[in-house]
Amino acid sequence: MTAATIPGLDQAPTTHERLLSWVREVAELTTPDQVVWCDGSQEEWQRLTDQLVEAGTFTRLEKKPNSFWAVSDPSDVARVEGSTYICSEKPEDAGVTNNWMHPVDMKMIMRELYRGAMRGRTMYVVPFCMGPVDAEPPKLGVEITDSEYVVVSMHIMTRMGSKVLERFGADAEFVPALHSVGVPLEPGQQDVAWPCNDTKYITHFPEERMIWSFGSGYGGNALLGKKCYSLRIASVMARDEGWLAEHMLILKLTSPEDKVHYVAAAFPSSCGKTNLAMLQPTIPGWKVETLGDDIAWMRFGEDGRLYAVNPEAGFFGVAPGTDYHTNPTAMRTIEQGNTLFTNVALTDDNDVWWEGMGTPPAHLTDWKQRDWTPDSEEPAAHPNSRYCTPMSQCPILAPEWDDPKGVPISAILFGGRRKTTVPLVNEAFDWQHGVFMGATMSSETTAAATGQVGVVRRDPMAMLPFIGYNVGDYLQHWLHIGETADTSKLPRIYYVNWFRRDESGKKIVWPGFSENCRVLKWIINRIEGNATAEDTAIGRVPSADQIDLSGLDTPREDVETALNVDVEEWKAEIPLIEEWFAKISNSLPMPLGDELNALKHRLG
Ligand code: GTP
Ligand code: SPV
Ligand code: MN
Repeated sequence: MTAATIPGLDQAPTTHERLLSWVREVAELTTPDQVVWCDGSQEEWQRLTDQLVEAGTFTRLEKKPNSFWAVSDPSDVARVEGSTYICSEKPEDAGVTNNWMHPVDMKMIMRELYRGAMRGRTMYVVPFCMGPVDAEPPKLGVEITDSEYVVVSMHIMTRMGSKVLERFGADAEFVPALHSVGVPLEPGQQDVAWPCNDTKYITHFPEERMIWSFGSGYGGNALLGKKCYSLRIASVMARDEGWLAEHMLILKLTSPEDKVHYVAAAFPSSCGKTNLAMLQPTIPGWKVETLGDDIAWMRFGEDGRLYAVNPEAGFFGVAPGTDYHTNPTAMRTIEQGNTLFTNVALTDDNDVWWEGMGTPPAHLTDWKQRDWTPDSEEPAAHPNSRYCTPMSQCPILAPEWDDPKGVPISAILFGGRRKTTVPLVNEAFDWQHGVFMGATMSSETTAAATGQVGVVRRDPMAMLPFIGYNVGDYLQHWLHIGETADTSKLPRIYYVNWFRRDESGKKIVWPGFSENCRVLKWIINRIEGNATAEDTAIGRVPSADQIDLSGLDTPREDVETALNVDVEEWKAEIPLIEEWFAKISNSLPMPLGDELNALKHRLG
């Protein structure tokens, strides 16, 4: 079939030449049965969700309006870091932390995979915008996909459709993002509920600002506005243009004196961003409002402060561990409906359930669609099961969440999952020391990416899988931001760890979740000059007296354990940091080596 005869191809609601020719080129290559230009309307949502129910991909939930349960192919449950590539012209521009292939070679491989890949399917053209639509300029993209699941997810996670296409005009810049599940259908062939291919490639062409993804339907691999655009491609744009694209939540904190501070925090995947962003304080008078739970774009404002914008419009949150005790805000967001659940368990009355939601019902359908009872050996929900829900439903959404100007950041938090060594909170001596903290932060791996779980790895700024260029250049960019800024206006940097354990290694000593407001309070008081800290070898750490523990039933010795700076543990950490720096030695900025030497010196 020639492109001219593909139904829908010529019904483009745009005159944008580059967009039109790219869509035509992809249609010719992938040969779908028809092309649909997505408008983002309620009618489109209705039509596609009905179709997904019909196809068996979605089960309509009884207890939550306009909400659906989906289970993936058991092999397609997380990001695939091993198949994720940065295809820069030169390998050194991808660096040792990324997989690299030359763009010409990668395109050759992927063109063959894409050839005819949409046969028997519909090709959807999804114009989207990351960040506010009235930003100047708006950050536009177009995802072409053959997955209805992806289209409806993009309805929630991004601003998309006709209102966005208007901003394309005749010649606006946009990021082309091509996605196929990689399962063509023969005439009459019955589709499976979750098509995906064993061969997967998640590839980025940073010089061309382009994304090609093949073989997976899972969030971070398939919703290309998210990690692919807003982190990997955007981090390259940010390097070139002097801003930051980061794996960070954004929250607004109001003190009892009505002082407002905005905080951004970078924790690796499945390490607590959504929970902190939606925190419900347990100390009287403090209020948290949410602006974002996963990605922050930060640039300097005219006043010299760093302003953050969340490029997304929805939450793609980890389900397990979420309930009314840990994260009531998330529960109140999803209970309003309009939510997609993937790889959680289904109750007998068509509601959702996952581990951490209290006592399990006597019977469930698990994420592999098997009968499940509390005696079953495997969890009912996949540990990386997710809810996908509109931000607009968040009961504590900050009104300024959609302001293109962004919000001025007072503090940046780095943090990871560490059973030992890293104290509850630690203030950097200055920006450069803070960048060192971010550059050397470490965390146990989680189920958000395929591979082993619980292995400690260095994860600079929680961006290891998301830096679209050389990690050393990325760290240099962070240092450069500090050198060019008015130091007094830069956010202060903190390193936190909610996950430290007692000597047995079994119990997490800090209660975490809502109680993390006590750490936020100390941080804000530090910024306002109203709290003290102890100078230690690793940074400025409060004693238990310096943190508001009123009304907290955690034993004081546990809090002390959480805050402890153990010089021996830190001495044991040094070789691990050295190993990491050796790995990136080709591009490691000198000041970070100096910081390591200074740390060694302070440890004695
Ligand atoms: P991504 O969406 O993968 O980027 O993850 P995230 O950083 O938003 O992680 P999220 O907030 O969803 O938390 C992941 C898991 O960590 C959930 O199972 C939470 O219940 C758990 N968690 C979050 N905050 C805390 C905390 O303060 N203490 C403890 N012990 N667990 C937490
Ligand atoms: C993460 O893995 O950090 C996520 C989920 O936030 S995904 O969108 O799949 O990347
Ligand atoms: Mn994330």
